[in-house]
Amino acid sequence: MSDFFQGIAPVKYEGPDSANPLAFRYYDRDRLVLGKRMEDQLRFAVAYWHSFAWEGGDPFGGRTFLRPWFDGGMEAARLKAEVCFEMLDILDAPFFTFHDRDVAPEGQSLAESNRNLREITDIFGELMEKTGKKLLWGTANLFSNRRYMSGAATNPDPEVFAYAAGQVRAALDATHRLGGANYVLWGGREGYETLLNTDMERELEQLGRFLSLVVDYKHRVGFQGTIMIEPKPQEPTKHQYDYDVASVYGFLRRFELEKEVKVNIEVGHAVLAGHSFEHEIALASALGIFGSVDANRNDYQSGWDTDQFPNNHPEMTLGMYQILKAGGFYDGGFNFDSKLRRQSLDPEDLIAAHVGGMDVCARALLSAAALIEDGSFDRALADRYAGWDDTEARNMLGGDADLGAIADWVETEGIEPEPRSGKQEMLENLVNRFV
Ligand code: XUL
Ligand code: CO
Repeated sequence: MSDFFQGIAPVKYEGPDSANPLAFRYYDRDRLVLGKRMEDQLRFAVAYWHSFAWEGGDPFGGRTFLRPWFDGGMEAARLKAEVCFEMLDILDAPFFTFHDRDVAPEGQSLAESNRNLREITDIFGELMEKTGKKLLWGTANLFSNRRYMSGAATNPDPEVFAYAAGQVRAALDATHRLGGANYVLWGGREGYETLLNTDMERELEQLGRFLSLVVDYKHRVGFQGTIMIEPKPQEPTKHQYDYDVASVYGFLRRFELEKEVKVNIEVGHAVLAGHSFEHEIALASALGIFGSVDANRNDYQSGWDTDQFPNNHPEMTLGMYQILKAGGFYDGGFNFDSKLRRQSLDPEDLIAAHVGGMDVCARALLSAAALIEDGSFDRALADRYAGWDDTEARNMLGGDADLGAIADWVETEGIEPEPRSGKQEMLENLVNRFV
């Protein structure tokens, strides 16, 4: 094992009164919440790219982090893998996630890149066997290399489409080989900057075809995990095709993939789309496509994707409530798609960031579970829609009533609807009793 986190002991649960900055105050993995162990409710994953591949750059300056695995080839990649597992062990986090290019360097050709990926996959296999850690999902980076500047599946050049297919096949093979619970596609460059050079109709067809090919391949090789799309409205392109959950659903329906593909909802992406995190979860759940979560938080003033570690417990509680109402995670989990600020140089910062994020999610889980157990929300909702239990009302939705019959009912009965309070403030106050 590597010793990057020199001297940092495995993080333990010490309870809400602990002042130890590297202890869990809420995350108590074996504690039962709504009948399930916390670890199984939350299914935490560490994201390889932010924690081990990102160098701390911003548009005005490059690398701030000095990591011993930067600048090396395969040897460095092997060290990086060991450091990742060292961190999983310290955090007691059960899962990790990766892009192909996070874990192994890009070679001179796709064949060489894929060989590199396979070598690291073997190392992951051994480390997973030894430690019991698991893969929440794998993915392919189809956005960093300049070949993808005009898109991957949506590129005007068919050779780029083919190259992307080659990368996805290898990344899906690696995910399958490691028993990954899911495979994610984030359409990083699937969008456009200007219609002056873009045939949108054609690009959408290409994207649908690409996704169908991925789903076919999954079935052919017998991958049991869930394929997920991660919506994001803009950044890097101005108009991303996977804008939000609603647009992804329409896209899936169009290509008859709504039973095959789910969504990985990222908190910061929801915010960029002008939605709340909980809205995106509730909608995905209502449409039957809720899959997993990328946990982070955005800075509300900045207007771009800041990928900060979650630290807002009341906000996370509302998201967690919707996750629990959706039945919790099946294949999905909480992936920390979150990065340090570029001044947070120390290995300890990486641990503290995850400890804080895990604790906020755990605390939100406890609050959301308490809200559910209290039952007031369910009762308020049931009461608000109770009118629909009446025979005439039910008939309007599913019976043989047509528009004319409904209209006649209003006139013959002299129906005059009586507006009722939506009780928003009362309900908001109720939430605050539990956070
Ligand atoms: C980008 C983003 C990605 C995906 C995986 O905003 O969230 O890291 O999660 O490609
Ligand atoms: Co993400």
